[in-house]
Amino acid sequence: MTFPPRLGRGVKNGGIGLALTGAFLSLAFFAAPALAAAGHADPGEIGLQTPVTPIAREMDFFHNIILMPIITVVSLFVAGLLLYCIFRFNEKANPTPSALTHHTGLEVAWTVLPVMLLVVIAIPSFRLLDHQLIIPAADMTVKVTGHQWYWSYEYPPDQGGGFSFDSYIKDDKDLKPGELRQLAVDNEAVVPIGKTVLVQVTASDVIHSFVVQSFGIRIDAVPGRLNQTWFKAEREGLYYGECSKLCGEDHAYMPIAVRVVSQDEYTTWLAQAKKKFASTAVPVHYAENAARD
Ligand SMILES: [Cu+2]
Repeated sequence: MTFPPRLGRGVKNGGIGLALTGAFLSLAFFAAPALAAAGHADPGEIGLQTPVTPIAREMDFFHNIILMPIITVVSLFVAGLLLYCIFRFNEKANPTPSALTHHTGLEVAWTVLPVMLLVVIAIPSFRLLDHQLIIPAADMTVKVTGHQWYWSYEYPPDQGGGFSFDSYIKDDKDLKPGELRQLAVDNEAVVPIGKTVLVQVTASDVIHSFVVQSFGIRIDAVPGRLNQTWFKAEREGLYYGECSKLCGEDHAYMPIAVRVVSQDEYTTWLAQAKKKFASTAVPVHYAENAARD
């Protein structure tokens, strides 16, 4: 399988102002052609990484189409009002100030309008939360454990797995051509395309955070606690993430790499991995979907 091309869907930042950038981003959402999934950030890119799961797409829509235009308009409006007041009502321009202290219509407007804005934001926001938190029936489970400073993955025995392995960052000197510095790992997690994957996340020492941007997942790995999230990748490729909780001196050196492959390739990988990681056979059964009780 070829390494995913380094194409992103973000906009190149040409040093435009933040507000303009926001409006730009919203435009980019419509204008951007469907490029191959990147699974990592590219230099100069802004915006969210290319989404490859239904949740990540919904997050992308929420951010680019709902939040970004609203915050852009609100910021410009408030900045405009501020400038107007500074120039129109300063002591020089307005030597005799008005004695007006209340304006019922205005006060109702500046209370009701923001409330309406918040309701507009709340509806898609709660819908997204609902889709993220109510985990659908899973096709398979992967258990992820954060350690200082690497990740380990366990594939349950009742789903053809029964092994676990550690995933460490690759040293610069070990990088093969095309592999990304600071992101490439020795053992990637592998999942099949189009399957709902339940990810159970915990940690062995301190709190870590398991994040894969293109999947739209971000969940804390807490010692003694089993957190759950899910994703359903719709595109093959190699998707990277990072630990997103300050967890110690090598926090920046524990990348996450998940490879999405066809069902056939997955079956082949599973058989190979079972042999390769035979010494780490996992006897425990933890594939219950605890979120569904
Ligand atoms: Cu960490």
